[in-house]
Amino acid sequence: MRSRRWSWLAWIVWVTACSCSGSRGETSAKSQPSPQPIDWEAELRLPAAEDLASDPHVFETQLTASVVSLEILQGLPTEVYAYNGSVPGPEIRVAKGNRVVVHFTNDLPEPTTIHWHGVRVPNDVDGVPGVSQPEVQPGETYTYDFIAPDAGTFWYHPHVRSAEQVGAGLYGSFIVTDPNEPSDLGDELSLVLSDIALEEDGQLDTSLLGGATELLFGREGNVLLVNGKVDPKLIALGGRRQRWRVINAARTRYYQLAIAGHDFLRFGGDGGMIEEPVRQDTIVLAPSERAEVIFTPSAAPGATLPVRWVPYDRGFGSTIRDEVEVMRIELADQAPFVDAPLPPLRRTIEPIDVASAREVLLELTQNNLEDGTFALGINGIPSWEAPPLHADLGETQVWTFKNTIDFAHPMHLHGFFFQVLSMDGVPPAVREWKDTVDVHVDGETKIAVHFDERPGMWMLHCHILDHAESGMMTMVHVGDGDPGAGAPKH
Ligand SMILES: [Cu+2]
Repeated sequence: MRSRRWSWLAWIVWVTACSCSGSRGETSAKSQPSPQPIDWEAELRLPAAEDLASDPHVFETQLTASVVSLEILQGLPTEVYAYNGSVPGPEIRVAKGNRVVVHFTNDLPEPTTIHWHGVRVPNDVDGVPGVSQPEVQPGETYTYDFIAPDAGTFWYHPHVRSAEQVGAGLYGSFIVTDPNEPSDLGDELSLVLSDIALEEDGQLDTSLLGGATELLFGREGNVLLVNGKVDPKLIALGGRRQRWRVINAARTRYYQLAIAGHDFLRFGGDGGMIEEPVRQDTIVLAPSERAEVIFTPSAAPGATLPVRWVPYDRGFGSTIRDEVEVMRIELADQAPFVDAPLPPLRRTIEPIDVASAREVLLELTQNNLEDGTFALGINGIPSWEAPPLHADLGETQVWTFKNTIDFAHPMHLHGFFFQVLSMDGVPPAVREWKDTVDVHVDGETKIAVHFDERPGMWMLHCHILDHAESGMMTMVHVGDGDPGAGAPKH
């Protein structure tokens, strides 16, 4: 039913939008209240990390990982791992160039660390245990202190028993804003996508009944979550654009999101804005990838738009599933908003010069072991036996990931952005900075990476976390070393 208040508001919004459309672009979005209904995103709102610093250029906060009981399924408590008591953890939001200081306390019954996924941090705060820092033991604290150099949508998660700890709820969004980006891209929403494996009684399912096969497929949770909620509702004003920052924080699940009758204008990826926006029918994110999209709901007032997870072919058996509604958008019962034109969203990204790059072939492999289990690896070598790859400081390399097994692998490099040169022989439609790229079944993905700074040991691994723990992981040593000790020769 249409309330009198909504009709009145709608009229004001309509008149304001129509009469000012010529000049809206000149006004900062930050100074204007959102035309969305009050509490439009209440069910999706993430807790915000508290800034304890008085210096506006420093963001200082406290994160504690602990075991808490949350009601994920209605009426059923679930014991999860959480940062500051919530899943996802609090959203950390800083401006580009700010210093970030995170005082971390581990109240879990096991060691952990925090990795700042996609953020070009100094090597010693990268969160890789035994390499960049010792594990943070139960009861201990550790301080992460770094500058956030790039604007974009990032996230944080542990790097100890990652499949288990991320699967138990340890992940959160890390947003770096750019004061110089065009204003009024839309009302902003962070959407942290994940899933969780729950028993019927609501308890976390940590069993491994499928054994090796289950690890090879990767453990997907049976309950899909957006910002920690099952099928949350967004109440949105038709015609008013929204700017979504979408993060795939699931340990295995690929996301393909679709909304009937709608498309998305993707303008950002792993490493901030892409060269120019691309219209897409769906948002596809392999584990750990991010997308920034403009979405404008267009349907009758009061209508509901389901946001569906659509199976994505990532290998054997992955598409034999039903679609799942992950959230729903209920259109406000008021006349549609007439939005100002979208400002241009372009960024110049120079291609990495690969003229004298060293070529490195990285085959993604599976070794079947005598006891019926398997080891995944890179070039046939599982992580526990792998010598590090090597890059000289200042060197550019072209990596070819060649998939030799029946599942796709989203390969993630710590510490450096790269550019995709081709996937299965096809160059990407637009240039962008990435830290994770999918390698299709029987596929070949070529990337260029320039190791320009921050020498040290950096990790390279599949972000299907069960695959990483099964051996598809290695280190890249960046810096001056034995000039003969390059990447493995083929
Ligand atoms: Cu993999």
